Amino acid sequence: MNKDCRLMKILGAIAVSAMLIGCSSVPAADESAGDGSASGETRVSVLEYPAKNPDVYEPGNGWTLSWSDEFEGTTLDENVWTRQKMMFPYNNELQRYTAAPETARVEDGNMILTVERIKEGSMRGSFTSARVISNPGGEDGNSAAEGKTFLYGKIAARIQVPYGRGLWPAFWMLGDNCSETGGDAAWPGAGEIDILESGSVKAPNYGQGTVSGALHHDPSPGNTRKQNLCLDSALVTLPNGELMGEKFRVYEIEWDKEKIVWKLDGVQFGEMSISEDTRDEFHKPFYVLFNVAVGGNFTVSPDETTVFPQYMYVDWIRHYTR
Ligand SMILES: [Ca+2]
Ligand SMILES: [Ca+2]
Repeated sequence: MNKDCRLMKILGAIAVSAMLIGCSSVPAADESAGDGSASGETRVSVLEYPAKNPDVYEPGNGWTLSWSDEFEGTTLDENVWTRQKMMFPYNNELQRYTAAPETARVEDGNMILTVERIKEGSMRGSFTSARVISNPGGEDGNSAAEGKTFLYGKIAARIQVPYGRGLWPAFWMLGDNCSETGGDAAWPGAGEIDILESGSVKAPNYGQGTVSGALHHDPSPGNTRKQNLCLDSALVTLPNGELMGEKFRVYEIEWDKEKIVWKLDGVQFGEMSISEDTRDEFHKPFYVLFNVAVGGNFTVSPDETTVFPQYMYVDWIRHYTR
């Protein structure tokens, strides 16, 4: 999420892949239907937030819940979560993370990240969004908070991602010793685990039906050279032009000393070994991040088809161990 290597080659396993064909498979109400669109371009009007699909998630045999935030109540648990302010984001992204409470709020059982367009004209800086992290460090953190870190196990979140050209939602992790939040390791020497990223410019329909997972780390001895090696580990595109944002889905990793496995709604779509000596980053505690970027190097810029505001709903995040 932090840097540009998403433009490198995709190595991931592909469980399901389908090119988009026209708009007939998009289930949302389609105001442009009947225009005889022959371009093959997918047209979507407005998806429903929150989606109504029931939660049927099961963690699988042997997994025991060790921690969760179900986002009940009316406020974000500020002992765990920090809304990170970031006025100059990475990757040529267009949004600003303002840390305003309304950009990440808890309501009706969900944490809701909101992306708004606040002005017309030049897109840079014209959007506000949220970046919510479970590390209280960093210049905008609350050092009195405990935060929450994870080492191994299953980390899962039930999320309805935003949709539209130019949206880049992410659910990911950084090593707790990352300098961005006050640690001693410059990125990516603390490691990065991307559980969910959607919106890739490389994927059909601006990645709206695609999710990818990756690792970043420093392969140099002692992590001294600040090299960024991106391990593209997981990639899946939904069939029939389906959009990730049409409903809540569970995005998760299963992480042990040998490997990390990526799953979407319980179905594995990627795996990467972490037992190599150079992958030492992935055997220490990590904190979690949820954010929605707009534009930037991973995706495309929004255009007149992109609806604002956009939302990322997080029903829950859970950590299971076994
Ligand atoms: Ca390393
Ligand atoms: Ca919930």
